[in-house]
Amino acid sequence: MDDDEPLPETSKLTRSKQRWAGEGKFLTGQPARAAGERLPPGQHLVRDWPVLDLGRQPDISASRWRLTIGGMVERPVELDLPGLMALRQVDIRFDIHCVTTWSRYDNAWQGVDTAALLDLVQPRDEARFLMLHGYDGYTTNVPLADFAVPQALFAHSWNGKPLTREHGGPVRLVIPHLYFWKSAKWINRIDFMGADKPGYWEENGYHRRGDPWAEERYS
Ligand SMILES: Nc1nc2c(c(=O)[nH]1)N[C@H]1C(S)=C(S)[C@@H](COP(=O)(O)O)O[C@H]1N2
Ligand SMILES: [Mo]
Repeated sequence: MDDDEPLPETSKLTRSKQRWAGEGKFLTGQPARAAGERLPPGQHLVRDWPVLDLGRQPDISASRWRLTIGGMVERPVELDLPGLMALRQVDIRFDIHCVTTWSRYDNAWQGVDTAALLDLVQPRDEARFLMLHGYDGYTTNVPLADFAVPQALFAHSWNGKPLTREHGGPVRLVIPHLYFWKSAKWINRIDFMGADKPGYWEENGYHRRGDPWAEERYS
């Protein structure tokens, strides 16, 4: 794109996107990661996929699922599953790292990247953090810059099959570069905020951010 010819209608949004991307890059600079390393410090590899939650697995049918996005955004939205499926679909593969020390390689997720949702809701300039809410009452906080990374997505499928209830179906958020507790299952509501606020595990001693390569486990 030619720098001298900004698109008038999108220039503000484009600038904001560049800002999010810039912050994301800054925050995810992977300081502790040596070249070629795949398993973060203190982690061990598993082949199965453990289920971790608060012990309540809400039974949300595809027709009942809704995602409400509000707070510091220009255009609050409520999405249903057909609405999510109508957005551009992506396929993203990454390794899961859980703070309880298991890691699982090569998970392929299908869904909608967070950039598409940011385009829809248009965060205000003051928005810096998000609170993610699950149908089970779970909450977790995440910086906007981490939410906005190109690899983060709202996943409805895993390895080509609809996401099962135990793993957060019909739709969960997945944020690949942070410990897995940030990846809210049964995602139901997102609030954009100006200041950071702890979610469920953060309130109970987990780190505010959770970068596995920096071992940001507890605070
Ligand atoms: N809604 C919701 N999301 C959640 C949780 C939860 O209890 N409720 N637990 C988190 C934790 S601590 C982990 S490790 C992962 C586990 O996801 P999994 O069960 O698919 O492995 O989900 C995260 N997302
Ligand atoms: Mo976890």
